[in-house]
Formats: sequence, structure tokens, C-alpha cells
Amino acid sequence: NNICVVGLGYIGLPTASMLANYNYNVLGVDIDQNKVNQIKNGSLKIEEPGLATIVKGAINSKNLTVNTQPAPADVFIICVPTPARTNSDGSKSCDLKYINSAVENIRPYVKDGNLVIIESTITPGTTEKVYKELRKSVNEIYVAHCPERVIPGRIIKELSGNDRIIGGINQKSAEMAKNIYKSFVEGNIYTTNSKTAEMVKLMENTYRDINIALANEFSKICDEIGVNVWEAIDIANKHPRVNILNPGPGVGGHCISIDPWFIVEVSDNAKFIKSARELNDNMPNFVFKKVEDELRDYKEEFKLSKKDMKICIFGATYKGNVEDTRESPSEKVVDLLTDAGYKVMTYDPHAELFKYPLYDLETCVLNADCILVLTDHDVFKETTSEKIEFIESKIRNKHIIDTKNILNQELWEKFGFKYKLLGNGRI
Ligand code: SAJ
Repeated sequence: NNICVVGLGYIGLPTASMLANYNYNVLGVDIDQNKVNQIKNGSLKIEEPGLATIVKGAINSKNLTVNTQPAPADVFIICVPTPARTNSDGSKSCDLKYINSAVENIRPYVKDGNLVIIESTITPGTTEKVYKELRKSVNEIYVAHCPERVIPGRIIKELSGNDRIIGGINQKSAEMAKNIYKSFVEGNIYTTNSKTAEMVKLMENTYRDINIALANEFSKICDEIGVNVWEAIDIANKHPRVNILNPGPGVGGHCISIDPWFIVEVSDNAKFIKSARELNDNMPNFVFKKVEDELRDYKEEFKLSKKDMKICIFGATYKGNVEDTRESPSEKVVDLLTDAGYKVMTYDPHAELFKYPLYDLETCVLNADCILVLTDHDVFKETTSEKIEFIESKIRNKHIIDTKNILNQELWEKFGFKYKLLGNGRI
């Protein structure tokens, strides 16, 4: 079986490598020539645990080759991004431009009897549309949606360990796709129709978004009435049927913060989903107000203006221990602080690209007036006494705001820091 994987991002590259390691002859395709070269010569920087090893194994075995152009194959797997497009009313919808161009890219190579699988997250109905599009070129074509479900940080484990869902435009398409995935998937594989599979994927991420929104709303309420939301959630979760998630500075990443919009796009009934999405999107504003509240007395006491004050941000990525900054709440918080006139510097040992420059720890904390923790990296959690002592010697005003409840409060307070936890009552 020859497999052509289109898109070598955080899903395509692991999937192509996995299939190659299971003895398929795989061609990985990406439009980015630079990336293709780096994969070939082993210089691509990969943070995801375990991924570098399987990519190397796949390339060395010669089962995986990479190129910028597709070639004829038996199976095509599309793993391109499906970003959100912002509409004039502020809502978002699924932008299928990369799916459409992937379809156009493979069209000249698709033959009768081929199978095309879409892993990208898509609006319900898209698989059918792709099928109709490809039928213009070939008579007998099988198309299925097999949404990726892996969580960044645990991709390799979850790629084989998780259950999969496959929705075919007909039974045969689903069965053909199942045959491919069962080579490396240890979990169960459930087959259904394509629209159901599309909806299932969106429901999974919406479920998580809504539950985080609930935690965030609790956080705002607890802040208002003077309750520690973290303690309250902890105790509530002792109930056998309650499992509240963690509040924080907002929901980032290119999945959970986007996918619920693809449901809103297809139905006016998605009111609750929309309002949860908006609540999560609004959390950076809540964080911004907290910073302003927290620094008000200090600012007045020393007659400082905002441009005299420096905020040091800990964490640019959308969540802990990953390098991805897409849709990161940090970016929105820095936007708000910068627009308000504060000097802002960001420190993140994991982040690759960020909208703003990144600085080393010393430069970042030097003469700062407040540290704002926005990401739950282990390096922040594990800050030692020596490190805090170092920070204390560089900083101007010892204020620290923890939006993730990850710091050792006692330790920071021992060094004279005024510690503030998001969702823990008015100041
Ligand atoms: N977050 C919270 N509180 C929580 C959990 C997460 O504020 O209790 C925030 C994170 O900090 C982050 C965002 O939510 O900003 C999303 O992080 P995440 O770890 O919940 O999820 P992702 O986006 O990394 O991956 C999700 C996963 N979906 C589900 O768990 C239902 C993953 O399985 C999907 O494959 C992935 O989306 C995807 O690609 O769709």
C-alpha cells in the first residue's frame, strides 16, 4: 500500500512516520520546502516527546520520503490546518482554503479505487463536498473522515492508544480507512457516516471548551464574592459525579478555541456553545483588569504612570510544556497591557514564535513591577529558592500574579513577594 500524507504539521508528521514504521510506503507532502529539507536531513526542531525518534526511524528505514509535491498512491491522508475565519458579526467559521488546495494538489494523482481520508477538523458536510469534488475527476473514489484526537504533549502515546472514529461517505470507505488505521491503533475503531464523525469531533472539543468556560465563570464569581475558586473546585470535585476543570487566563490553541465555532456556523441553536466561547475569549480582559487592580495602590503611592511600569510575563505558549503559541491567551493579555501603555516583556523557555519579542529571565524581570504567570510550564512550577532569590534581586516591585495556581505561594512570600491568585477574592 502506498500512502500519501498531505500536510506535515503536528498531526501529519507523526501519522506519516507511524505508518512508515508499520511498513507502509509513505510519501509525506508539505508545501514548505524548508520544512521538507529539515525533515530529510534531520534538522527539524521537534519538541513533542517521542516524535523525533519515530521520524528518524521512518526516514532511516526509507519507508518515509518527503517532498513538496504529491505522487500517485493508493491512499491519500489530508492533515492540513483548518483555521477559523472571522466574519463581519464577530463570529467565526471554518476556513476550508487549505483543504480545498490539498484536494486540488492531489487531484491529478487520484485514480479509480483510491481512498482519501481527511483528518483535519471540518464543518459537518465537508467530507461529502470533497467526495463530490473528487468525483468530477474519477469515477470510483472512497472518502472518509478520521478526525485526529491527540493532545499536544502526548501525541505519540495517544496516536496509537486512543480510540478512533471513522466516518465514511459509504460503508466501504469507512472499512477501507479502518484497515489502514488498525495497523497501529491499539484503541477501538468505531465506524459511522462522515457527517456524524465530523460532528463527534466538534462535540468533543466543544465539551471541553464549555467545561473550561464553566470553571472560568466560577473563577470570576469567586473573585467577586471573595472565595478561593481553586479550593472550592477541589472540594466540589470530591463529589463522585462532579469534575470541574481548571480556570485560567483563557483557552488557547488552534483546536478548542476554534472548533466550537464550526458548530455555531451550522446552527442557530448553538447559543450556549457560542456564549461559552465568548466567555473564554474574554478571560484575557479579566486578567488585564486584575493586573490593573493589583498595581493601583503601588502606582499611586509612587506616582508612576503606566509607561513607567514594567510587567514581566511568564509564559507565551497556549498551555504548559508545549512550544505552540497559536491563539495563546498570553498574546491577548500582552496586547491589552501594551495598548494600555505598560512596558511588557515576555519570558518563555519553550516558545518558538510569538507575536512579541521573547527575553531571557534576567532581562525580563530586571526592574519589573509585576510578574504575571500565564502558562503552566513545569519550569515555572518548580522555581527554586535560588531562582526566586535571583529574581528578587533584579525586580523593582515584588508583585506576582498567578493565573494558573501553579506557584509555591509560601516560597514566594518567604522572599517578600506579594502573591495574588486569579479567582481568589477581591484585593
Ligand atoms: N485549559 C484550561 N483549563 C483546563 C484545561 C485546559 O484553561 O482545565 C486550557 C489550556 O491551557 C489551553 C486550552 O485550554 O489554553 C486547550 O488545551 P487542552 O489541553 O484542553 O487541549 P488541546 O487544544 O491541546 O487539545 C485538544 C484535545 N481535545 C480534548 O481533550 C477534547 C485533543 O484531544 C484534540 O485532539 C485537540 O484539541 C485537537 O487537535 O482537536
